Amino acid sequence: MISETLQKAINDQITAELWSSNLYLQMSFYMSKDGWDGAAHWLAKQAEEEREHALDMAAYVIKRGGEAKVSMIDVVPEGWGSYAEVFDNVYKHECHVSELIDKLVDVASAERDKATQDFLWGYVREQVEEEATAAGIVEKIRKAGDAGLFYVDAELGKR
Ligand code: OFO
Repeated sequence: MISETLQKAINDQITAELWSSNLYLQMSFYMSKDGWDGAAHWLAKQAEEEREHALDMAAYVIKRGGEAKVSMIDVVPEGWGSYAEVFDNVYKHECHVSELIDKLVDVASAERDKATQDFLWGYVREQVEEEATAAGIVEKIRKAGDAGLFYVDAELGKR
């Protein structure tokens, strides 16, 4: 059985994952309006992935005899600036989520819940990948310059 403290901490993360999902969806709409279909597609996929994380965490809480809960999801920002700025913000956001997951591991560790620590380590590793992917896109955009953006966008559309 999962402790109340840990249950609350994971439920907070479920809300954070859903916020992330909305954030990426908003970015997707923003890019779509500008005709950047590849980026819009990539961001919509990312939004789906964040929602899956929320569902996966909820399933875990329930499996451990707890209660999964969605709290109020704050409104996400709008208006992201340039193509590069959108993906700079994706990278920054993923770094922020990595910090949240690290803190969650600390809670599981303080609660001496080994199974939950093990479950969360999967997310710690996944965040390494997500940060690296976002950093890679930021770098490609930088190297591409304005003329190469169509190439980057085509690549992102293949996700
Ligand atoms: Fe939920 O994985 Fe990144 O943010």
